[in-house]
Amino acid sequence: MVDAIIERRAEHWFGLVDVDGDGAIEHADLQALARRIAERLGNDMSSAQGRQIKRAYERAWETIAEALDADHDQRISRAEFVSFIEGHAAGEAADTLLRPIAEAEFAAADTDGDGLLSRADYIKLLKASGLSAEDAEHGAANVDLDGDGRIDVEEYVRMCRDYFAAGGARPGAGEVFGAAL
Ligand SMILES: [Ca+2]
Ligand SMILES: [Ca+2]
Ligand SMILES: [Ca+2]
Repeated sequence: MVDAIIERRAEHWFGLVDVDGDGAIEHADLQALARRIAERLGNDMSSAQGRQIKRAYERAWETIAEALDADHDQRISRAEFVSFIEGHAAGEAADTLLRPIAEAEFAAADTDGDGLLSRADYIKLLKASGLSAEDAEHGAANVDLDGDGRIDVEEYVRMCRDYFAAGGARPGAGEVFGAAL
């Protein structure tokens, strides 16, 4: 058993990614996320950036499905998800689950391609990912670990790792996806 905090966080994250709310993460959910992010960030899916976003989410789906879809039915059920979280160290779980999506999100939001997002761009990205404005503000509060006013993908992934770490390791880690958990 994982602790109650991690269980709640895992549940929250699952809900964000299971876009159609049918209780499983599927290819279609990731495609819907890609479309929503592209649209809300003002990218046409048929533009070069739109296609890049789409490819990044395709890769994220492939990586996640390979690791988590134990019965190979192309659906990551809640049970498969929970058993993966229980069976892996926080860092490993975050790298498998969260990094591919974090990288796809950054590819979408980093319009000038320098690998960095301003706080405002980061908040815009979180809102495009489905967070409320208030939750996005929370999510952005502690991510800029070196305080240089820019958020890079490693800072984001480090918060994600702590999100699944027992005891909620770092202050703010429970807020990286919005709600303080
Ligand atoms: Ca689904
Ligand atoms: Ca499955
Ligand atoms: Ca920074």
